[in-house]
Amino acid sequence: MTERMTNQEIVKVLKEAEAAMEVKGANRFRIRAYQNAINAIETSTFSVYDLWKSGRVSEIPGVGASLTQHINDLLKEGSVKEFENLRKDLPDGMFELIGIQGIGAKRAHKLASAFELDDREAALEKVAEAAEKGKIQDIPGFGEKTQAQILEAITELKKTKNEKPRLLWAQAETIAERVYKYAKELPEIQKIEALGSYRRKKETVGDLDFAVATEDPEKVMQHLLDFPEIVEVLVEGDKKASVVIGNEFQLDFRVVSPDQYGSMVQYFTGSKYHNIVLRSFALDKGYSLSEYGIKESKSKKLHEFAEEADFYKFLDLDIVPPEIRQGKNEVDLAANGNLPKLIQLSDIKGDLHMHTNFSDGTNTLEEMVQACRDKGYDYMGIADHAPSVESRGYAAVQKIITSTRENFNEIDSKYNDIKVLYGYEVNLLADASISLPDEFLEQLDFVIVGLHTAFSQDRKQLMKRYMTAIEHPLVDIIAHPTARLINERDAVDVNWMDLFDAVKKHDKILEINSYPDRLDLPFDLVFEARERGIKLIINTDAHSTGHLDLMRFGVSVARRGWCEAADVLNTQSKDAFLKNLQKFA
Ligand code: DGT
Ligand code: CA
Ligand code: CA
Repeated sequence: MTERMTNQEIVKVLKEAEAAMEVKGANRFRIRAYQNAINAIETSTFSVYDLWKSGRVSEIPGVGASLTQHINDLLKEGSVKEFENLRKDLPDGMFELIGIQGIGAKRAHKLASAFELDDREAALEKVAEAAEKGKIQDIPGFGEKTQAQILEAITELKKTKNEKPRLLWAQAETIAERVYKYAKELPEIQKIEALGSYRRKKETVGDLDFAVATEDPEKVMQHLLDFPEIVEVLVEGDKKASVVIGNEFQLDFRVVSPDQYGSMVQYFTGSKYHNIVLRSFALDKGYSLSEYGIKESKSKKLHEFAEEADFYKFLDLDIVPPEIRQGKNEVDLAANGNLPKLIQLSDIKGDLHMHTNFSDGTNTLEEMVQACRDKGYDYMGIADHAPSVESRGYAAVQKIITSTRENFNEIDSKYNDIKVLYGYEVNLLADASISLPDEFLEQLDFVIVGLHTAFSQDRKQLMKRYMTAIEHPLVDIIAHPTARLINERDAVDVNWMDLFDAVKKHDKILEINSYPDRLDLPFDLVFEARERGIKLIINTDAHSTGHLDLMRFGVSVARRGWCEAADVLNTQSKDAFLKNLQKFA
């Protein structure tokens, strides 16, 4: 048995094999099949390794019998004989160049042959040097423009190698808002919008890509470059600028005439994967797509679009919500009028995970209830951290629960516009027990469990802990299931498919936690859980009344997981919702 391989490592091997096939002139359809499979693995965060271990590799979309066999060999033996044979007489250095913008497999091969790139380590440096010296433009199939492009791409790549952390979506939002405000100062800016991962509501954002519509590009460009937060200008062109602001965050601006704004918005919203699928869909209809519009392949006539919606309409597509532009089957669904009707913030009727000053929250029960009433919620649940029997003693905890129950009953009957539920957030302890005895859990309206310690235990023990919660008849909700903290702590190492199977079997609810650095379940797991019909709830985990506004971030995650309102429990009416909790079932 070889070591565990990440999806990324597997993708790397497959990409190199695919490149070798291309150079060797393999069958076009076979290459296409590989590309599809690679795409599927790249966009999935289910571990292929896990799938393989449970004999389910062939369930990955696009992975057929022969690729299943290859993946099996790779994960079992550490290598694939056929791949080794394919690349035997190819210069090793070419594989280091694959994936660099402007360099496909054949170009990589040409460069590697021209500059004798036998050493992978030195390959990038050698190509950059050759480009700087103007030696690439003379190779057949390359030109001055390509040479410059390659140099730029390698420089870019080097930069990303000393990776900056990506900003949380919520942080990027504050920057985008500041740019919008500054842009408003100039009346010549007719429209401006941040696109890319930001518009797709990805949980982290690498840089912000703005499209700006104007009739006066020169004046607008000058204004943008005068944005006071800029500390460095990386690229300064007539229509394009890249700048760095104070916190080392990059902003890209693309200035465009209002007639072409819609096309620009479509292109730079991405994702890359969505655009690839869209391009091939358009190609079949005789069109080619770019940031400037839609071109008829035959007549070369260019259709321009001021509005993005018209761009999709021209292709006979419903407009795809940015959150699901993922390169799955959204284009087909858009063609057939079958896009999901994604959940919206206004669908939310309650929130079941919030804290008061009983534990680590800042507001009182009364204040939290008022805030939820202000939101128009029909039901709410307080889930303070449960009092500890160890530190307070059994009798004291019972006393607390008795008096807290009275408080809740009182406030619940005081307001007939909102149902106020009494719950606790209890810990899933390292030894796989739950931090509050059953006879206390029984007295609550609902129970949330969460992992708060011992995150790096092995899979077996972690699963044992989760199973304690999943099999427990009094547990309702598993909070922030992966326990990740974005940019800080990885998701715990669990076989999510096994866990989902168990959750489904025992009819438990998985939380989508709305905290900007949690957003947990992550969207890709939301997608899988939803496909399996698992019950989901979007909670804020509010520690103050202001935090109740975090709900919109959780809704974004649900949307990226393709959820409709019906897929999320807290869109249901009070009566329907309560039936999903053990106590009211
Ligand atoms: P980020 O910035 O890393 O969070 O992710 P994005 O998605 O914002 O990526 P970015 O900033 O590199 O590019 C913005 C969008 O522009 C991207 O979502 C799609 C489009 N785009 C950029 N470069 C390419 C490309 O080489 N091919 C295609 N098809 N689209 C691209
Ligand atoms: Ca971006
Ligand atoms: Ca960018």
